[in-house]
Amino acid sequence: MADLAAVKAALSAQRIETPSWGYGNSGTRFRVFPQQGVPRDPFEKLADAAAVHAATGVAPLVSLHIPWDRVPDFGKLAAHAESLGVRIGAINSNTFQDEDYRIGSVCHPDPAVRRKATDHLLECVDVMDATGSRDLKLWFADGTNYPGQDDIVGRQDRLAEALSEVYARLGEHQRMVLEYKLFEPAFYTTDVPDWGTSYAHCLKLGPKAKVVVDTGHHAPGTNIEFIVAFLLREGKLGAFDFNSRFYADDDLMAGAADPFQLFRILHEVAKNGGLDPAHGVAFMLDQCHNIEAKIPAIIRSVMNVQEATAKALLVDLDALRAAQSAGDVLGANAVLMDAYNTDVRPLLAEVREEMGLSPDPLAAYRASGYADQILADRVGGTQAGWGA
Ligand code: PSV
Ligand code: MN
Ligand code: MN
Repeated sequence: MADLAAVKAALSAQRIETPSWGYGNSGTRFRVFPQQGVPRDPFEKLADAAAVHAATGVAPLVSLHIPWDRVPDFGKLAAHAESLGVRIGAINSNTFQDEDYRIGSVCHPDPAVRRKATDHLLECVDVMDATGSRDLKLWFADGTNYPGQDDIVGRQDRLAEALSEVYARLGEHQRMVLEYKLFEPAFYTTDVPDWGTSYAHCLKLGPKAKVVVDTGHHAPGTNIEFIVAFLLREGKLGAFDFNSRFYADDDLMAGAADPFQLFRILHEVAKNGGLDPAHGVAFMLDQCHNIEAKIPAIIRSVMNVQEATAKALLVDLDALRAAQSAGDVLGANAVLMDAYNTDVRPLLAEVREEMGLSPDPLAAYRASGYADQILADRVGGTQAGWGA
């Protein structure tokens, strides 16, 4: 039996980071449906994140995306976050929305474009200095669309060069986390398409470089929990970008499409020490809300991650190990399924009450009046969106 007090302690200690861009308007390439009351600047995005934290008690960190969240004074933005009871989390770079990056950023054949992209990454480290962020989160849209378009190995060399320059600029307590993605926007080759490519670069760079697993960035059928277990064993799992996908990089609410997969991932995390803050795994959300209300969708996602974590923590590891070493295939599987099939909502309600929170974060948010307040306050100005 799992120790209930320890399970509760782990649940109240877990921290889930929310993305600034999840609070803004976003859509597909077909249409963005704007919503009323959406933040108009990074300060208002932080206020929305603080509303999520107030309701859940476990979401005090907010990822920024540069330049979407560029402000003249990042120290002021960090102080604003603190005044709201939240903190700036990872700084996400953006080398995918500039004219110059048509055929690549840090892998571009032209050294001048590579210089510009690398300078942007260095600027992101400056932002980390000003905000006290630990993680520089890198995702590169770089790749090619046609066989023969560019030299695959040459592009890897250029990538390695840029990464090592940025790595050398990191402060003592700063890290670089490198995200991979199977395809999109490039359709033939992608320069960091999978965990192995990210891992190989991180290994060469050194201990401050780790891999980011975005749950929406794999081929259908990929066993993500295997990747997670492997990276944890190697001490190279830096962060998650949680979201759900039915088809490709759908960026739907975490735990919505496949809660069992999320459980399997968190089982590997919990079993292999990944919930221990000393391991340094950041639990981030990376999702966009196209048709649903944004703040409640993020609260729901936080709750879904918590539910999967709670189930993972309930796995009877002694019974599991005993069944595994006895070669009891069905018995071992039953131990996992027992935990997965437990209704953990009452347990989480208790944990929340013990943290001085409402047992029902969505009801607490609705009762707070915040949704009406932002509708009334945020008139005029331009609403922020994905890419703005
Ligand atoms: C790319 O698809 C990605 O997952 C990266 O994390 C980007 O920074 C983010 O999406 C932007 O939404
Ligand atoms: Mn991502
Ligand atoms: Mn993505």
